[in-house]
Amino acid sequence: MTDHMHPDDIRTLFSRAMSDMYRAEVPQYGALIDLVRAVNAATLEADPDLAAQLDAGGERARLDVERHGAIRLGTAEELAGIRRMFAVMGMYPVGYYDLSVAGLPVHSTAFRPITPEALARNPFRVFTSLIRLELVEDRALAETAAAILAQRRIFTPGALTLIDRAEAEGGLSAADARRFVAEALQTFRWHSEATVSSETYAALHEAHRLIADVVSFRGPHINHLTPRTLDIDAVQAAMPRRGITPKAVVEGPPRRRAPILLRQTSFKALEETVRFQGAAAAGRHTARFGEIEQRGVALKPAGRALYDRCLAAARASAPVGADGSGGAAYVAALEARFAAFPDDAARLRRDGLAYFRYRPAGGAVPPAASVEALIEAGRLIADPQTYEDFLPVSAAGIFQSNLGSDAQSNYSAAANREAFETALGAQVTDADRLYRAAEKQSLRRALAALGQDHLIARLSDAA
Ligand code: OOG
Ligand code: NI
Repeated sequence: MTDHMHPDDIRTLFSRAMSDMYRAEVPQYGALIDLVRAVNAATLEADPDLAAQLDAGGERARLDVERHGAIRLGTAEELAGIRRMFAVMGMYPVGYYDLSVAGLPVHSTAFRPITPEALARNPFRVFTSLIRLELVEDRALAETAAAILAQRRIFTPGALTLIDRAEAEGGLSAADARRFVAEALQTFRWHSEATVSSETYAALHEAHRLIADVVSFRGPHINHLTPRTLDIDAVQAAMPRRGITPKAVVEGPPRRRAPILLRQTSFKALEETVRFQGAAAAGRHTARFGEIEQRGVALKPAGRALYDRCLAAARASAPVGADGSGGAAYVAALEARFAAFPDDAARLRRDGLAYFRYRPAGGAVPPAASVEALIEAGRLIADPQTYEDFLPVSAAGIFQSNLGSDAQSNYSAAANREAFETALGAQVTDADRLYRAAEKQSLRRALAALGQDHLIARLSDAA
């Protein structure tokens, strides 16, 4: 027995603290949370089947606290330190995202809980990017940036002590956990005082706005905190009435009866007043923005390949301009291309396109001929597994929009997962492995509860 606070509970304390801090820093965030709550309540009331499905998957309870945030880091040491910090809260790096395809000098992972139980308790995730100075053409400027970054310390001494303690002792006491959350929060705070002169800022900004955002400040300010909505189109439509202007098009798949993967939309960054070193007058910087998302079922590799093909075809046939022009044609093209994608849960499952989670309806029954027979008889229920990750093309669109353009850009890829993992000091977990394991484990358990050991024996290890 230990008297450690559970990492899931530390994560809940931390995500609540982040949300409170962001609400105080960015007033529009509070307005968005209220809007999403209202839309979610109306959606659940109008759709009892969806409500039942979310209840069954343990997702209804988590919905009100569900958020993802994003940060951008400057160095390998920072990334390794963030990995250790998030591990204290039960968040681990999942997936590698190459954003160079969109001309962005970053690559990323998502820190998130990885077991179904931990996800059900609080799925807080942080999309975490590392700047890639090797992609900056101006080598002298890249060196200046590296030298500036080498000077900063993004973790408080108190946070570092408590991370060491959590690693050495396998956890933190409740009192230490509360102190840890308060110390960790400091890393993500907004600093209106820049660490560079306005000349240096201008040069960094010229190289890339992202570089200026990462290099010019004391730490990796949280740049958005995204609530999950059950109806993104309803929220997008209601945003202007609350004084919020969303980007031109929703990223990801089109609206579907059986939602897949992830749909996201964001609204423009705030313009903040900053004080540059040695400057008498106040300067300006845009870093932070708002975003909402709707999550659908996670896709198996075959489903994901089909998604990627449909999306690429739509993007190629109907490009969106920097000012958002062509948005309506793009949505029409997207819907046309995705007509090829099955749009009901039963077919997504039978065609092997999406991941599900199984549960028994009632107790043991006589031996059945197959898993399908049990499903048809209503004894075994398959619920869609929510996609818990991100999409590189969508993420690039969110970055671009926040950097001031709705244009869709396609550059040549320069992925370097190995360099990212070296910086991280660990390998990123493959998301597919997690969904596959959750599906398999739930099916075994459900079949055992139904007394179908002969069917368990038939499940292949690869399934
Ligand atoms: C991250 C942008 C990507 C998402 O949800 O895909 C993103 C950033 O701007 O730092 O937020
Ligand atoms: Ni985001």
